[in-house]
Amino acid sequence: MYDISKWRHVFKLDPAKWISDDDLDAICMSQTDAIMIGGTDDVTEDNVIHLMSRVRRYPLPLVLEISNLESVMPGFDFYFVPSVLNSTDVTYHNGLLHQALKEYGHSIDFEEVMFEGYVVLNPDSKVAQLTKATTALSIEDLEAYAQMVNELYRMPIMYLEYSGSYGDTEQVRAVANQLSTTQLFYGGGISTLQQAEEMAQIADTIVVGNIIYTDIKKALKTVKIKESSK
Ligand code: 1GP
Repeated sequence: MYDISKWRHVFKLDPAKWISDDDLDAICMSQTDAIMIGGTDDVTEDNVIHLMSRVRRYPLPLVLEISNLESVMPGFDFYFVPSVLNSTDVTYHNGLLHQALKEYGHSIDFEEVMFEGYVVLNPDSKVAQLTKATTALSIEDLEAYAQMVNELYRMPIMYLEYSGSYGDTEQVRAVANQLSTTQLFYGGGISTLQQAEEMAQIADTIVVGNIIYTDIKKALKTVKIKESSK
């Protein structure tokens, strides 16, 4: 079984976006620690199964980050279940999860399922709009979410999601300082090695997404954080 706590760098692939075989090969052979498949719009059974089968050729941990019930399928090493803590719609706290457990609870291997305490911070991102997230959060707000996740809900992962924009290091550091057992994932706007290193100094794990599709060479360079230690 793979040890998620050792992951420093993850590439997130969006099943709704096209990627060439060469680029996918470079991503999967890059020494990243894991591949996550996930997105907000147009995540379907067809495009998830297609991407999964292409990535499965590589000996890498593969995660499905669940965004809807239709696209959940066997074959992944892990299933990450986001609970968007700053969403104003209960669907994204536990509504989808409740529905999933009603339908599939009897056949789930809970060893493979990781609950993520998500906080969405870029108001312009699709995920913020979909989940109706309250993104104008103070440092105190963020610290309270971190305490909630680490001390009370005791979730294995907290995910600070700045999707599409580079985050605020002061906010990320404030959250990191509250977490003792929960693993902090940072994702959003990483497009250079310098940004990757900066966030990797603060968070346990960084997630690199969109730059894969806009500048593959820059995306591949972000893996080099693995040469420096946290
Ligand atoms: C998105 O957190 C990931 O869910 C990564 O963000 O696409 O901005 O790199 P970017």
